[in-house]
Amino acid sequence: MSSLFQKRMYINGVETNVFTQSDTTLAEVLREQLHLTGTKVGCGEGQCGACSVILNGKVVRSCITKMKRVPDYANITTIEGIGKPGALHPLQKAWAIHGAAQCGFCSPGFIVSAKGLLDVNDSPSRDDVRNWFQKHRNACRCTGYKPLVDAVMAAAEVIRGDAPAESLEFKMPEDGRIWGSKYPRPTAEAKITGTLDYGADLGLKLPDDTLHIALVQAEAHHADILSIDTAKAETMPGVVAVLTAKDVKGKNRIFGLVQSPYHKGDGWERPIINDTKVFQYGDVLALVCADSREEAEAAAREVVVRLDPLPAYLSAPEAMADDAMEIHPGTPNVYFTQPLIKGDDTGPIFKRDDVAVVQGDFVTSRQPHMPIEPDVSFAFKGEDGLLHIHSKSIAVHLHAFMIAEGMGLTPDQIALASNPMGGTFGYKLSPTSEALVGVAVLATGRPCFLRYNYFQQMTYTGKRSPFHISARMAADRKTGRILAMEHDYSVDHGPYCEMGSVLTGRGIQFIGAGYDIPNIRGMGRTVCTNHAWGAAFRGFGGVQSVFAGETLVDEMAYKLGQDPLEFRYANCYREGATTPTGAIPDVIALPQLLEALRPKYQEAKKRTAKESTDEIKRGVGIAVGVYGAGADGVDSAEVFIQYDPDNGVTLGCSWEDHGQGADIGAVGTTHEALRPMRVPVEKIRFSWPDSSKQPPAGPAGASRSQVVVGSALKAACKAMMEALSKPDGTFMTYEEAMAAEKPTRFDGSYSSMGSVCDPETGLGTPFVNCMYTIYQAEVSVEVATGKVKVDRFSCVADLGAINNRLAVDGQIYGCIAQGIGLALSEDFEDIKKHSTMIGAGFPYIESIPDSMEVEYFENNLREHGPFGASGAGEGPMVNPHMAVINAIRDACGARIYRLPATPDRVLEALQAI
Ligand code: MCN
Ligand code: FES
Ligand code: FES
Repeated sequence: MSSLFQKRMYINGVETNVFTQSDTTLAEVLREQLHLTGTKVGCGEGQCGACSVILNGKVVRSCITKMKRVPDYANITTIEGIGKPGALHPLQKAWAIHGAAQCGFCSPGFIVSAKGLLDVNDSPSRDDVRNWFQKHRNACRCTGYKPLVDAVMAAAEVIRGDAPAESLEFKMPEDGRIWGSKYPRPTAEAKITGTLDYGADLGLKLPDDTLHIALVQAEAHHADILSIDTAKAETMPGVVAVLTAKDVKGKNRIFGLVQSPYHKGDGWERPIINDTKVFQYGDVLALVCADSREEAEAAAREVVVRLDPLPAYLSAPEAMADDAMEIHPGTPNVYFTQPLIKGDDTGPIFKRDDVAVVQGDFVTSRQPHMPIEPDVSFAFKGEDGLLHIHSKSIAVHLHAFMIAEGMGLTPDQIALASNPMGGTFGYKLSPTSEALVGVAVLATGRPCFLRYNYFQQMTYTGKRSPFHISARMAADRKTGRILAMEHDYSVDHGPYCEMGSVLTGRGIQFIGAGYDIPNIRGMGRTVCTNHAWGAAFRGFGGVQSVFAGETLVDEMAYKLGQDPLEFRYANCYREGATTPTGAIPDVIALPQLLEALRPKYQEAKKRTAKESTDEIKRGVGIAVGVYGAGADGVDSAEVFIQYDPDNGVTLGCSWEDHGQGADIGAVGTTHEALRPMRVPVEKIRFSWPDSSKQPPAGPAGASRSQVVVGSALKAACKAMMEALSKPDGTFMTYEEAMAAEKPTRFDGSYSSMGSVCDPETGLGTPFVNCMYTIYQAEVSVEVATGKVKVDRFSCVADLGAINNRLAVDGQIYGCIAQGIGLALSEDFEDIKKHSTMIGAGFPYIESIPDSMEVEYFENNLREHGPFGASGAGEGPMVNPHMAVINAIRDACGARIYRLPATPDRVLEALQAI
C-alpha cells in the first residue's frame, strides 16, 4: 500500500489540496489529479520546458519537480491561470497573431515561461527574452523561435502601455479576403490556452477500465529470439494480459507498401510483435496490459527474454559487405536499385582536357525528428463495431490499410483518427504504436493506452535515412557551364522497407536539381541494415541529395574561379532546361530568386570579410533548393463539404495536422473558393481526420496537401456553388436548399498529372508542381575549436501563391532551425549518447539566429495548384543545412563531407586544407 502525504497549494490563486507521494512529480499532480492538462509533458526529463509552471515566482519544469520539494502553500501558476478562451492574456493574443503556435505543444510552457519573465522585467530586450528561454530550456521544434520572441516583445509593449491592446488583434482586410493574409489559424486559441487535448490529455478522458500498456523491447540490434518467459509478469499486481506474437490474430506484420516488381522483398517484413528475430534495437517482444502505467512497467521488467545475438550491420557499407548475412532471410540486403541515364555517356566527358572536375564522398546523418510530444496512441471497440485507433497518424486511411491484415482485420473494420499532434516532421508517415494498441484491444476487449517515454520516442521510431554518396561533376572551363554529373549512392534504410524505394528515387530526382545538367549517369540502392528504421523526414531525400549536389556546385565555382552565386545564376534552370530526370521545370523561378538575393549576398560578403579575424573567421554560404509538392506521379485526394444549418460549412477532409496548419490550409482555401457565397471564415469548420468519417484525402506528407487536398476542396466548393446558385447571382441558404430538396453534401476530388520515373532509366516527370527556395547563411567559425555559430539567415522563396503568410513564414523559420541542427549538431548514431534531446543535439534558441528574413515571389502562379499555390512544408527544408556548410567553406576553407559538422569534424577539415 502506498503512503501519502497532504499538500496544500494555491493553484492559479485557488487553495487546493492533494494527497500525494514524495516522488510524484508536480506535472503528474497537475495533469492526472487536478486535470490541469494545459501543462504538457514532452521529454519528461527536464530538457524541453513544455511542462513549465511558475512556482513562488520562479519558472520551474514540473516534470522534474518532485512533490517533496514543493513548499507548503506554494503559489503555482499554470497556463490555465494566465488566460482562457475568450479572455486571453496579451501574451496569448500575441502568440496567435505572430503564428507562434504551430503544433502548439510547446506553447503553454513558453507562454508560462514568458509570463515569468515579464513579471520581473516588462521591458526586456530581444536578447533578454532569448537568454530567458535558453536558461529555462524552452524548446520548440516548429517555429525557429523568432515568432516567439516577436510575440513576447509585442505583448510586453501592450503590458507596459506603449502599444494599444488592439495591436494584438488581427485586422480583417476590408474586402474580407483572408487568402494571402496573416489570419491566425483556427486552432490557435485552443493551443495557447492549453485547452486543446493532445493524445496524452485524451488518454486521461478514457474510462476507468482502460488498460495501460508497457513494452518489453529488445536491447539488441540483431538477434534470434530463443524464448520469452511471461509467467512471472502475468502474476504481478494489476496485470490483465502479457501479449506476445502468438496473441496477434492476423499476419502479425505491417505492410511496407511494396508495389514495384523491381523491389526484391514482399514488403511484409516488419512484425507488430517480433516472433522469430530482432531486427533493430527496441523491437517489441511483448506488451504488458495492466490497470495502471506503474503496474504495467513493473511487470514488463519481469518478462524474461533470451536472445541469440547475430552480427549487427549498423550502416549501409557493413550490410553490403560480401560476407554479410541476409537480415531478412530470402531477401538480399540490397533490395532495390534505381538507375539514372540522362543524355550522353558521361565517361568521355570527364576525360576531356577542357573540363574541370570536382568530386566527393558524402555521408549524411541519421537525423532524429525530435517532436516535443512523444508518440502516443490509444484504442477501443466502438459502438459502431469498429476498432477505433487514435494516434499521431498523418496518414489515417493509409495506416488502416498498412496495419489491418497484420491484426486479422480488413481496413474498413478500423476507424483510424488523428489526435491533435505535437509535431511529427514525417516520422508519423509510418505506423508506430497503432497496431500495438489495436492488438491489445483485440486481445483484452478493453480500451488500451500507450505513450512512449522520450527514450522510446528516440529509439523506437523511424529516423532520416543516411545516404552514402560518391559523386562528381564536370564543367566546361571556358563557358563555365555544367556538362555532366555522375553519382552512386546507398541508402541506409534500417530493417523495414516502407518508403525505401521512394526515398531512393529522390536521389536521382534531386542530386543536381536546380541546374541544367544535360548528361547524368547515376545509381541509387536501398540497403537493409540493423540501425533505426528509415522513416519519412521533412525534405525526404532532398536534404541528402542537396548535400552532395550543392557541395559539387560550390566547389566547381571555386575551381573555376567564379563567385558561387554567379556560377549558380549561369547554370540554373531557364527556358529549355531539364531537371535531372529530364522533365521540364514547372516554372522558371531561380534566376529571379538569385537576382533578388544578389544585393543581400554582396552586402553579406563585405560584412563577413570586414568582421573576420584570425581567431574567428566569418563567411557566407548560399544553397539552392528545389522539391516537389506532391507524391511521385499521379497523386489524388477526395473530400466533401457539408452545408450546415447556420449557412456555414463543415469540411469533410482528412488533411492531418502535424502542426504545419492543416486547419488554416483547409479553411483558407475553402474561404477563398467560396468567396462568391461570402461564407464567414468563423463558419468554415475544420474537422480532425478520421478514416471512418471522411474519404481518403491522402497523407499529410510530400508537401502535397495544400496542392492536392486544396484542389479537391476547391472542386467541392465549385460543386456546391453550382448546385446552390440562384438566377440573381446569389446562393441558396441552407433552409432554401432543404426546401428545394438540394443536396447539402458536396464531394470534390483531384488528381495531379505527374508520371513516375522509369525504373530502367530514371527519366520522368514525377512532380508537376515544385517549391523553390534559396538560402543564405552567415557563420562564424572559431578556428581553435572548430565551433560554428550561425549569425544570420536570409531566404528568397517561390512557393507560388501563398494561402497564409503566418503558416508559410513559420514553415520557413522552422526549416531553418531544423537545417541548422542538421548541419551542426543533430544525430542518432549512438543509441546511448543520442537518445535524449540534448544528447542528440537538439537546437535550442541560442543556436538559432534571431536575424532571419524571408522574401517571397508570387508571380509564378502554379498551373497545378489551387489559386496558383505550391507547397511549403518541405521545399524550405532541403537546403538550409547546405547554406551553413557552404558558409563554413567560405569562412575558413574547411569543406565538410559528413554531417553533422561537429567541432571535431570542422577541425579535421581545417587540418586537411
Ligand atoms: N501553405 C500556404 N501556402 C502555400 C503552401 C502552403 O499557406 N502556397 C501552408 C499550408 O496551408 C499548410 C502549410 O503551409 O498550412 C504546409 O503545407 P504543405 O506544403 O501542403 O504541407 P502539408 O500540409 O502536406 O504538411 C506536410 C509537410 C510535411 S511533409 C512535413 S514532414 C512537415 C511539414 O509539412 N511536418 C511538420 N511541416 C511541419 N510543420 C510543423 N509545425 N510540424 C511538422 O511536423
Ligand atoms: Fe518537462 Fe520536457 S522539461 S516535459
Ligand atoms: Fe513549438 Fe510545435 S510549436 S514545438
